Amino acid sequence: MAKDIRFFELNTGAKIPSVGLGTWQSEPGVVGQAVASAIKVGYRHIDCAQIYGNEKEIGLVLKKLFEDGVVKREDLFITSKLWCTDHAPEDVPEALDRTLWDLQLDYVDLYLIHWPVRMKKGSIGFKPENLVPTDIPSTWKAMEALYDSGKARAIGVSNFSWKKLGDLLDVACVPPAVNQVECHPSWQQAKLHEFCKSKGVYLSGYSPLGSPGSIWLKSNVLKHPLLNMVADKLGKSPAQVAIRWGLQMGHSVLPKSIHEDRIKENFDVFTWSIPDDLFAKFSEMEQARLLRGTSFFHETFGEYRSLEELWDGEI
Ligand code: NDP
Ligand code: 1BO
Repeated sequence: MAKDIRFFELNTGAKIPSVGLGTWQSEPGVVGQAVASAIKVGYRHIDCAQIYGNEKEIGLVLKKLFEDGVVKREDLFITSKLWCTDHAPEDVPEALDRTLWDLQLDYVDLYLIHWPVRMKKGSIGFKPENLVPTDIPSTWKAMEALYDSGKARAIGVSNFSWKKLGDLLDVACVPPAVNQVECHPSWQQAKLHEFCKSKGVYLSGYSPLGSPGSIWLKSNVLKHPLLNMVADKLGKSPAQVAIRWGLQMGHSVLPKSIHEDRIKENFDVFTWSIPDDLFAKFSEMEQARLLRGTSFFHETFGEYRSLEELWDGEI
């Protein structure tokens, strides 16, 4: 009998829906339709970010869905993220206000520091000279104020190594509820998983399909022979197996699609499971980080001099 894993619990007591729709690289003009399709199929979690440049269109669609009685605000879980240019404590509340304005919401369910990386206020793009040293404790204090105000019902981080998460936990009054990181069968994050679990921080997995649309990442996760063997055996698609693997590992997943058939397929993961013997084989898969963040370190500018420093060796 498949375990029906629809929600996981955060350290705030809130429930995070286990499958959320990703919206990175869903362009304005198509993202609205994708969000509407997903919510109609049953998704209750939408993963947004100001830097994705599509929150306005998502806001318009959410408003319409609320007005039409398709879903109630309180039944949705909306995540958004603070971009690197808004880390200064005085910029943090303004950034969330912009997101709330665009999404046409009074609060988000989860607000994340998108990267442990700071860029000059107002700077555009990923030029090395935009990078400046971080001050995560002061940014986090401003995030805590958003939590206290109720505009962010949970706060967390993204792309934090276990070392950076540990450093934050040492100074936080409100511990982060979530660390959203790359996680899929080819980058399983075993050590980070263990650390997050021991500290009560929930790990949420991005790029659960290995981001096959980001061709510069050279992803072949969905083509992996093990995933395809398991998919054939179970009569499922490789994408469904990757998503179900994430759920059985105990983390929420955020598959992105702009196509209704795939949006449906990616949500059809609750009534079946990967049997233990096949599930065990995933631990043998070769591991490689896809989203390395090469624009986020530089030998002269910013906080981190190398890939090693950005990820504290988890590469
Ligand atoms: P995913 O692993 O979700 O893969 C998305 C790609 O897979 C798209 O090209 C999509 O194409 C394709 N796809 C979707 N469903 C299927 C399917 N059933 N079969 C085959 N191909 C499929 O990658 P993302 O990198 O987008 O990650 C998901 C989400 O995680 C992001 O959208 C974002 O919300 C979040 N994220 C967060 C990051 C962070 O720094 N915090 C970093 C990266 C991602 P199509 O749309 O054409 O269907
Ligand atoms: C720079 C990549 C952001 C995706 O969340």
